[in-house]
Amino acid sequence: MKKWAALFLVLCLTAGACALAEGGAKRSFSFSSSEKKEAESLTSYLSDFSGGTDGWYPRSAGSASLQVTQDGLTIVGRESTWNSPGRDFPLEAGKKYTLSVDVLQDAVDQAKFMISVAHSKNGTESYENLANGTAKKGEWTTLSCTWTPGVFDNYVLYVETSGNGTIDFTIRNFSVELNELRYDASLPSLKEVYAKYFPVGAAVTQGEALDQKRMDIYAAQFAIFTPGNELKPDSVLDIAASRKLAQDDPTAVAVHFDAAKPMLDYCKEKGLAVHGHVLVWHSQTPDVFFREGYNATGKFVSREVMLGRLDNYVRLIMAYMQENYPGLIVSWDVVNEAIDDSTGNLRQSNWTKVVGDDFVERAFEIARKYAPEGTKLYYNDYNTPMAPKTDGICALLERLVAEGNIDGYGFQSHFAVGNPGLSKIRQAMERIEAMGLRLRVSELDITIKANDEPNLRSQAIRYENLFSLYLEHAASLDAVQLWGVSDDLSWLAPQYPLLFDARMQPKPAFWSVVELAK
Ligand code: 9MR
Repeated sequence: MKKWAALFLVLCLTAGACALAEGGAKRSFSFSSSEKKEAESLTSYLSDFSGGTDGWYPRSAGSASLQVTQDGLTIVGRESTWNSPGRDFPLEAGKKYTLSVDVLQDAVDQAKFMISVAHSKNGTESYENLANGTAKKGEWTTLSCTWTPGVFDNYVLYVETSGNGTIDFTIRNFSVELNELRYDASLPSLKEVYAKYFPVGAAVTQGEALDQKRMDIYAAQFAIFTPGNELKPDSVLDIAASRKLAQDDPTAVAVHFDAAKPMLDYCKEKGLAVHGHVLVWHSQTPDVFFREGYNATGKFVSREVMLGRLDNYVRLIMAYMQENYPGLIVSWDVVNEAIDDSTGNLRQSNWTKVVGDDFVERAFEIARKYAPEGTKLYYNDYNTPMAPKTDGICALLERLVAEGNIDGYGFQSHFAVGNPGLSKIRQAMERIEAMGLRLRVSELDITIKANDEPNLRSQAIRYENLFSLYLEHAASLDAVQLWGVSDDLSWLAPQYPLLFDARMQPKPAFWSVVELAK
């Protein structure tokens, strides 16, 4: 067994809350140590039903019954949609829980499922539907959600169909996790173990930035942060104020930084670096930005007016940062995702329609004009190793290199365990390095199909292989940045793509990455 796997196992066992064990037996039920409610409030539960029904019973007024099968827990003989496998759970009102279950049905092309709860107060039962999902015939499908219970005397969680009447179905991996951070401050720090190679960073969103305790943990692990959404045009543009200004000057722009401030303030206070994301993008950019008077019914403005707006937009952002956060933002994604996946040509967007096919070059020219000296400027994109996109990205990068306003390429890296292959990733990295550009792994995450031991192990190996590649190329990497920190807050939360779980406990992938650097 690899060292990280052993460490993971030990941590799980000592924490007393992990449901993974060697040999595939997955079952645990552990309790919080709160004095008043000891042995009453649940912190972690997971069952794959390999040991029996585990306290589950059929919710039915008639003939529905449960069978433990090789796959999990199957319900048969249902007479109505609410007939379901259910179980009593000792939950606490006001606490936040993550619920998840895999469902499988073989009866119809697709069926809608829900995790629901029946709770009662003074003998009166009431219900809530908590998670939804559609399961295609024969395909395991995960339903998950977070939920904060209200005040009730008891809680029964169950899995029911919504429509599709009375089909048989099977559940497995039903889990309930109390979302309390359980970070161990003695963990090795990613930023420290990689300090001599490259800064390791992470994207954070406003909600995370407002949580000081969480941010202190992130700051112990990461050296550079980027706002996941808060410096995108839809967060920064003040449309109402821009509309007023445009009455006198059609190129005028008004901006604000309300969403980004909590993160910028935190990083400023703690002396952490920030990477800015993103000045120009076809997505998350209000359509009215491109229209006369900033009105939805207005015509598109001319190329000249749009370039004037872009110039003002970038100038105002840089000026605000220089005044309020001097030196904090060390680099920017100037343009994001301008290349079309299927053709490798420029993606058609409001930018190409209004400015034209040189909008990327013009954006870099403007960014270079206003960015403080030494700020690194990147073009950022996904699916980099995939043909024909690689050629399209490289052609665009060549045009940018020729104009002299670009420093590097943001290699997004939203990957699955098996795809794309490591050699394709390496080839793409080397092709871009050969142009004399810096590289920045800008949005790394690795999806898995289920949060179980085999998948977590494969994910750990994939992370290890990628970080080995990054170490080989450390000389040309400005940073390796994860697109998020804990699985539950990822944009791909149902596919558990990051290094920490919902309670900020390190996953096997964390250990594989740390061990590699050591
Ligand atoms: O993580 C971001 C997510 O919260 C937003 O809903 C989404 C909307 O487009 O954007 C996500 O971030 C994207 C990034 O800005 C550009 N590359 C792809 C990222 C994931 O979609």
